[in-house]
Amino acid sequence: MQWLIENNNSSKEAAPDNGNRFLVGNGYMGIRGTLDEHGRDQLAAVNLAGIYDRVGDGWREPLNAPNPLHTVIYAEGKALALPEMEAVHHVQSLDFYHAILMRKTTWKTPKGAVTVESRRFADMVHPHLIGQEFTVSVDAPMEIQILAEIDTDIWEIYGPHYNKIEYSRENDNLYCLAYVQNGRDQVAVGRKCRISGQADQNDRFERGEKAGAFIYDLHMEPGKPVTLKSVCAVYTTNDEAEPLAAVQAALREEHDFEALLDTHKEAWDKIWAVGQVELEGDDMARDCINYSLYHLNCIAPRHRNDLSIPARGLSGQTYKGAVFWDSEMFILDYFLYTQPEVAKSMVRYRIDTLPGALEKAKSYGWQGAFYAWESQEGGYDGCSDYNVTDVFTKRPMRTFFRDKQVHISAAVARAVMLYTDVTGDVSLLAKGGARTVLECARFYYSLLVKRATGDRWEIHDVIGPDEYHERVNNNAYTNKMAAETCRWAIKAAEKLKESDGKAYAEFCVQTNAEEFLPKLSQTVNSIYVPEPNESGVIPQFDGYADLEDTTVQEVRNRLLDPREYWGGAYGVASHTQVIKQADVVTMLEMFHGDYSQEILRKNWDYYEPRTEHGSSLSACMYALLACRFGEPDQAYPFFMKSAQADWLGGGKQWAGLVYIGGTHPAAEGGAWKVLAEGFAGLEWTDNGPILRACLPKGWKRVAFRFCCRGKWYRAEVEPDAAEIIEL
Ligand code: IFM
Repeated sequence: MQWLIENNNSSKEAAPDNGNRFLVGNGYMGIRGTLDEHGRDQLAAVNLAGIYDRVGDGWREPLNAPNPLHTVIYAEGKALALPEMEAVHHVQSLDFYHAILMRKTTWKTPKGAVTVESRRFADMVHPHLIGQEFTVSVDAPMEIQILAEIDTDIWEIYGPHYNKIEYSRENDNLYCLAYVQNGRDQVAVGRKCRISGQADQNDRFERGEKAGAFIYDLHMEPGKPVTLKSVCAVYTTNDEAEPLAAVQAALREEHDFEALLDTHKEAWDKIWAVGQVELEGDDMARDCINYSLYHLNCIAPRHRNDLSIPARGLSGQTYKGAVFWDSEMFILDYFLYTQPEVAKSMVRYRIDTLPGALEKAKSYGWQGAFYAWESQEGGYDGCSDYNVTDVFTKRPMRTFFRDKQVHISAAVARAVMLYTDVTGDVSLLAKGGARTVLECARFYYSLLVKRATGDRWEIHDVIGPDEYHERVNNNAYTNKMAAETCRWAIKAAEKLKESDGKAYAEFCVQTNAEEFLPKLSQTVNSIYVPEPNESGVIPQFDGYADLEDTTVQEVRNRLLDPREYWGGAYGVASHTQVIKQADVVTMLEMFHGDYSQEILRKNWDYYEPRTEHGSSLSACMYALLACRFGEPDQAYPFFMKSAQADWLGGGKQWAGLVYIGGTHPAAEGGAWKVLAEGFAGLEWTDNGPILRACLPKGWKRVAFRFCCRGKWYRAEVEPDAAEIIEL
């Protein structure tokens, strides 16, 4: 396997996609794969994890740091910068084994050709550091100028987030301190520049000065390349009370670029030693799945033990840098089985944000924990009541994601339970995990309604995973997950009681569990979960079958504007059976053991032609379910769609007038789920891990490592054999 992707398209239109596809990151920051000379217009960004700001009435979003990688060359006074100045040769490539972004570009100038080669990495060992190497060569003598800057004119969606910038310098180091509008935070960035070539050439090296930049004036000759090596540092008030002092301390240390790069590579070697997938018989699938895992590893929180992963990773401010159910339902499993410490951090994040969830439930008049739909730090819900802008009126549309997507709390409960089950680490239950699950159950308990004539508990006025149908009653996915959350709460309490009597006693005082749990046990089996109709199809919600039964294409044909939002009050899909993403199918995948294969298949067959797959979360669920009823070839194209979400780029860029582009961690994690839990059929049981494998046509071998209950295993799957080897 080559572990390399390349691109020659440097057009203005390609820049946003390239920024996603060529991203490098280390969990602390994501650096979009734009070129050295790129800035705001090409969406260049050093996106920071876990630090947010809100400007005026705009959406609260994460910060992009001032960009310390901004480097531009001038030949005889003229900037050589893509896309404005066309190149005669250009290639950008990503070594996604070692997370190194490279480019090589040659421009023709009246004096001769100028070539730039560069490399950059977000240091996996020192999460605050970035390395960049930038080499210029010429084929004729000429005057070259290199501008090495910390660029503060950066891409921001709802900025500007900085209201004051201070630059300073010290020998070869440039510093920039940016004051955040919120009046509390600061972001400090530094760049240590070392230019080589002075000593062994008689050329003229003069360093001019510009606030925030070093400018190198060079007389260059053919055969005598000049290399600028930069080591950059980023700290914020999230990390240190005095971030500038932290940057200065980091850069005063003598960092050797090559030595940093070596240890960075070693860190990635270790990640792949446990985290890669071996696949024989389908090179494209092998490359795409590992590329997806590359992206997940770039955004995994390793520098802190209480952070999760936002829906667009660290690819920018899209989706407000917020954590959605994507993390627990789609992304968690890969880390759970390969890097449990990362999974633990993701679960801790939810436990720590329980106070916000309790507060949110209370604000709507409910009890227990209603987690933020778009969770930022402290569990603050970044989701606006008006989350989509109408294409026609340009007015914000009232959407109900924040108030009605109540299934989020069940995803959180699932994460706590799955983490505990698979790792065997019960410590989180005592540290708030059991309470989290119980408060999620209490939330659903408080939502239950009974008709005067009925004998079952229902849940009304919700939005299920399919966001196009708002405010529906008895969404099958939501009801089933709510019932399961109640069972999890009972189980979590039992486990805590068995494992830590003292913590259990505290938990009972805190939650009044001894009074509440019996009530829950009495209720849980009467929570209504819609059942298959005479054709075996489970209605997505009450009245779904009465909606217009038409095709996805027909609904698409009704659009007056391609960016029009399909859901909401008068969206083109709202009054039809066309859905945005897997909904009943997600429920059946989660609880496949409760249904016959025939029911699984019939629902797949019914819902798939009615699904737009307008969310990147959709395809993997269809693929998983097809594996559950033994049709890996039917699963395959959906698996590929998920695995290629970022490999191919593109995807949906707009919801109404709101930009939603970026990377797709849920699709990446979903692809791993399909491979490991679908095709290889990995499942945790009380007797340990098992495989129920079914490989698609042409696949000769799949192998991967995984960890359960502290033991490491290797799954080895061939068309007619599947084996778990304890390591
Ligand atoms: O969480 C998803 C949701 O299910 C569909 N819209 C996008 C969100 C973030 O990925």
